[in-house]
Amino acid sequence: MIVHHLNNSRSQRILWMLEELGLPYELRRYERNPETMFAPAALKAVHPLGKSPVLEDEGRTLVESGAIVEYLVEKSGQFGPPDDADGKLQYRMFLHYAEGSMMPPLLLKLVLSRIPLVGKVAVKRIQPMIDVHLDYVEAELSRRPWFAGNQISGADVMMSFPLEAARSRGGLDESRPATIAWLDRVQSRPAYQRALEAGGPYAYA
Ligand SMILES: N[C@@H](CCC(=O)N[C@@H](CS)C(=O)NCC(=O)O)C(=O)O
Repeated sequence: MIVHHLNNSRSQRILWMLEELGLPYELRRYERNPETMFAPAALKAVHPLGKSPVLEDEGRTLVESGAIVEYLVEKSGQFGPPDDADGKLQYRMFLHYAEGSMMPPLLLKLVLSRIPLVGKVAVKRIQPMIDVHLDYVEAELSRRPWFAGNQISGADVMMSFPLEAARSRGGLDESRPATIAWLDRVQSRPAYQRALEAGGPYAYA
């Protein structure tokens, strides 16, 4: 398996998952352009979207973190949904929610905050949107230790990046203790630490 990994990016969570699963992989690292923050053109040679993560396995080239997580769950038989019906739905929901609902306002805040003058006003409008997500996640994590129940799963892998981004630039702090405790539990895992060492610069840990 080959993982095409961009520094400071969503693909860090794929490295974390692979370390958790104990699956061997080859890591190919790419550096963002420090001015534009875009990925280098070399990633376009791997996949037309030119984004990270990209996973190559058994002659196939896969993109989309959620699809990659599901692929790895199927391949390894680990980190999948729990057996109960509610847990199964929570697993599926958070697997999609991470990229589908939580990332867009975080990304919008990052992009708009870089625009001089307009940025400050725009960020004020966006922060309440992010707060709705943070309150929701806090309420969910107050009820159970992991997103899909009592066991860690692919849903937690997917949620790690939006919540790390939220801690760094989305207003997530100690006022939401269940979420902060979840993040600390994730980041203190040996597999997470191994992934950090492998992946190189990562500003969100
Ligand atoms: N929804 C996709 C998003 C992929 C994506 O946007 N990746 C970012 C990394 S955080 C990227 O490669 N950005 C560099 C660029 O757009 O040039 C996923 O979860 O895989």
